[in-house]
Amino acid sequence: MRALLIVDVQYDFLPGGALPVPEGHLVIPAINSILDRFPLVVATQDWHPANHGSFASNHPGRSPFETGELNGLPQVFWPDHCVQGSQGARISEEIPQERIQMILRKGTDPTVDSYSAFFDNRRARPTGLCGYLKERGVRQVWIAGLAGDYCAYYSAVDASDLGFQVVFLEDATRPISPQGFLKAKEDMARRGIRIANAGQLTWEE
Ligand code: VGL
Ligand code: ZN
Repeated sequence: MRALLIVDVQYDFLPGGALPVPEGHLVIPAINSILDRFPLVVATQDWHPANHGSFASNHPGRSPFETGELNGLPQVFWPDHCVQGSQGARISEEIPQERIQMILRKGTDPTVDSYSAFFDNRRARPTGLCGYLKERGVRQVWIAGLAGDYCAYYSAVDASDLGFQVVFLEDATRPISPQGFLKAKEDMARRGIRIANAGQLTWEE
């Protein structure tokens, strides 16, 4: 059985948000056009405490989009975004909420960032999503959402490493950096992740 994983379609990643992904809003119609094809739909929600270590504001002298280190791991310092309970952290209301069976919140530990839906960036702590999907009989994970070069990409790689067949829906994602996204797509292709377009699927299976 297949599941759709909708990654971080939250107001802070959409136009007008704190960390807007270029054209991020265009993922919404692409996602909505295929929702009915999935018996299981899971969404993730980036969900940071205000003192999160990925925020440039918590590192005196650092500016957003600079790179540095967080507890020994390479880290891009981001603008404050997806703060727990804020409007910017809400999942877009344009995605029919009644179609989402489960919402997974990530990035709650202030000491480590968490791009993937499956593990924190240290790969120390699993989120439980792998077990949830496997217990539900999921074999294929289809990935959509934001950002294509961060959370959607890392989720696709981990899903593949965990033994799921992975389809990455290119027209249902948008990246923060076009160059970063090219590298991400090369890496995914090398790993056997299928890169497809929601608008061109035949759904014969
Ligand atoms: C994301 C940067 C920081 C994402 C989350 O959802 O791709 N990117 N936090
Ligand atoms: Zn974040």
